[in-house]
Amino acid sequence: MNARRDRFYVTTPIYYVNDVPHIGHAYTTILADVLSRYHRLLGVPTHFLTGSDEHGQKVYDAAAAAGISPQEQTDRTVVRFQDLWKRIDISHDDFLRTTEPRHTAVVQEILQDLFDRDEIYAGDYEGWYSVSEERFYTEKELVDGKSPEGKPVEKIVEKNYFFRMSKYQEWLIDHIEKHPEFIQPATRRNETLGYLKKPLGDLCISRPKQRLPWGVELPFDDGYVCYVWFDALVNYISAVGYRRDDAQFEKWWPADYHLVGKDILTTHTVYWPTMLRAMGLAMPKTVFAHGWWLVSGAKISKSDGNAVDPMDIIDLYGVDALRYYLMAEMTLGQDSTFTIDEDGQPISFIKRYNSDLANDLGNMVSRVVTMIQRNFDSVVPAPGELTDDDRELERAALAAVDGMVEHLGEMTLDRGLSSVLEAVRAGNRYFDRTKPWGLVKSGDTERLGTVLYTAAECLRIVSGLLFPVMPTKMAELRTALGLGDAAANPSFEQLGQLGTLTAGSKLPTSQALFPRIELKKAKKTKEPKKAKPKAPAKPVELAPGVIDVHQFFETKLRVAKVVEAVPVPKADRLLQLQVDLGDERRQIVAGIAEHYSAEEMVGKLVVVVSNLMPAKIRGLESNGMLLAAKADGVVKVVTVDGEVPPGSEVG
Ligand code: ME8
Repeated sequence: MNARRDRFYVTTPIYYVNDVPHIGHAYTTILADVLSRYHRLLGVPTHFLTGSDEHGQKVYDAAAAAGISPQEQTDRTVVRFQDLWKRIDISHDDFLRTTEPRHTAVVQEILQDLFDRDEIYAGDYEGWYSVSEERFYTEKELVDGKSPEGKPVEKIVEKNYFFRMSKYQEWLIDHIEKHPEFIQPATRRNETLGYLKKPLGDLCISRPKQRLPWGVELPFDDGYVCYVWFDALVNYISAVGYRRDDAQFEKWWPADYHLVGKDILTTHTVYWPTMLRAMGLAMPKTVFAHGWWLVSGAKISKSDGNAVDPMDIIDLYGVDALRYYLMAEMTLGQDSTFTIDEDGQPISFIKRYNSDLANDLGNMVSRVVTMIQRNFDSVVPAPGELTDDDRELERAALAAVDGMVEHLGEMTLDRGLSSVLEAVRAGNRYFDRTKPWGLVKSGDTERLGTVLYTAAECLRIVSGLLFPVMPTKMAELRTALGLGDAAANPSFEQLGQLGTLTAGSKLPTSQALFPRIELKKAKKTKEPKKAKPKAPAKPVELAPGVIDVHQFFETKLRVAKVVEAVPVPKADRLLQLQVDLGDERRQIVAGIAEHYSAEEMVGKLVVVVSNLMPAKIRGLESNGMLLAAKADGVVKVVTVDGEVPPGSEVG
C-alpha cells in the first residue's frame, strides 16, 4: 500500500508545446498533484516531475506555421502550460524542458554510450511515417493506407540509426508477466502483451537533419538529430540526476508512477523499459495509463477542434471545483465523458458540483457554522457526553480516513472521494436525526453543543481528506471552523485524532463555500420539420405487447466491434467491453461472463442498442447494451453474418 512507501516519485507526460494546454493535459497534471499532496500528508518524501516536450516534428511544424523559430515557439507556448499549472495550484517539484542543457547533455551521453556498446547501429530505413503522430509504421501496421489511428502517412527510405529494441522482447514479456503492478490497469497490461505477440523490430532513433533539424544532435553523426520519443522519455531520469548527481538519482529512481494517457502506452511500456534495460537501470514500478476525457464520444484533443479550455471552467466556477470534478468523475483507467449542452453549459460538471459540493458538503458546512454562530455567539461549543448517534458519525468520519488511504494504494481515487462524501452524507443524516433546531427550541444547550461539536469534528476530518483535491476551498473551510493556521495541512495521523477541534475558538464570518450553480434552462430550439411517416387514418388498436414500426425504430441498433474485453473484478457475471462504433469508442458492461471468456469476445462484431441512457454498473460506466439470445440457461450474443464496418445501422 502507498502508505508504506518510503518515498514517492511521480511523473506526468511532458506535453508537446505545439499548442496550448486543454483539459486532458490539466487532468493528468492534477492527478499527479493530488497523489503528491496525499503522499506528503502521509509523511512520505515526494518528488513530482512535470515538463514540456519541446523537440520533434510537431513543434517544428507549429513554429513554421507561425513563422517563428522553433525555440521561440517553445518559449512562447511553454509559458501557457506553466501559467496554467500556477493557476490550478499544481505543486510540482520540478518542471523540465527538453531543450534545457541539463537534459540534452544527458541524452547525448546516453546515445554515445549505447552507440559505443553497439546497442545503437546504422542501417537503412524504409517505412511509412506519420507526421502528426511522429512515428513510423510498417506496411503491415497500416489500415487502408493510413496509420491505425487514421492519420496520413508518407513512404520514406533513408540511412538512419537504430536501437536494438528487438533483443529485449523476451525479457520484456517476462518482466511484465512477473510484475503485475508494472502496467496498470490490467486492460493496458493485456494490450501491451498483445502488442508483444508480434515480433518486435528495432527502433529507429534518428531523423536526418535535412528533414528535421529541430532536436538533440546525435553525438556520433552531426547529420542527424535524435527521434523525439528517445529524447523525451529520458526526462524521467535526467531530471533526477542521472549521470550528474548519484545521491539524488539513488534517492528517487525508480519512479513509483509514470502517469500517462492510454494514447502513449506503447512508448512507455515497450520503448522506455527496453531503453532502461540497455542502460542497465531499474524499471519504473508502475506505468499507469488512464482513459480519455471524451466530448460527444470523441477524445478531447486540440487537433480535433473539440478541446475544452480549463480556463473557461475556472473563470466561471473556480479552480477547486474543476479539480474535484476531474478527480471524482473519472474512474482511473476508464474513459469519461465531459458533457456540454447546446447552450455550452458543462452539464456533467454542474451536476457533480451541485450534488456533491453544493448540496452535500456546502449544505452541511452552512448548517454547522450558522447554528454555532446563532446559538453560541460564533464560539465552538464544548461537547458533553457522547451518545450512540455521535459515535456513529465519528466512525463514519474515521472510516473515510481509512477508505482514502486504502483507495490511494489501489489507485481508486474516485472511490476514495466517494468514501469522504459518504461521511458528509452521514453528517447531514446525523443532523436530520439529532434535530439541533429542536434542541434550540427545547433549550437543551448542552446536547446542542455536543451535536454541533461532533458535526464540526466530522467536517474537520473531511476538510483534511479533501485538502489535496481542493487546497484553497479546504483551507477556507478550516478557517470557517476556527482551526488556527488554515493553510497548514494536517497529516493523516492528525486527521484521525478525535477531539482535535478546539472548543472555545471563535468562528470568523464566512461565506457560502460552494454556492449552487443554477442551470440555465435549455433554449427551445425549433426542431426542423421532419417528413413524418404518414399516420394511419384511424388509430390502430395494438394487441398487448405489440408495437408499431415507428416504436421499433426508436431503438437504434448498430454493429460494434469488440476491441477489448476484461472480466470485472469481484463480479462473476460481468465483462467490461470496449467497442468500436466506427465514429466512436464506447464502454459496455455486459452480463455474459458465464457464457463467454474475455478473449472470445475480442474481435466479435456484435449488435448493440446505441441510444440507451448511459448507466453505472458496479461503478463502471456502461454506454449501450449488447443483444443476445437466451434459451435453457445458454446465452449467445447476436452477431452479424459477414464483415460490415463497425457503426453500421441494423434495422
Ligand atoms: O504525448 N483525456 O504529449 P501530448 C485525458 N509529448 N488525457 C489527455 C487527453 C484527453 N482527452 N488529451 C491529452 C505527448 N491528455 C508526448 C509525451 S512523455 C515522455 C512525452 C493527456 O501533449 C494524457 O496524459 O500529446 C496524454 O497522454 C497526454 O496528455 C499527451 O500529451
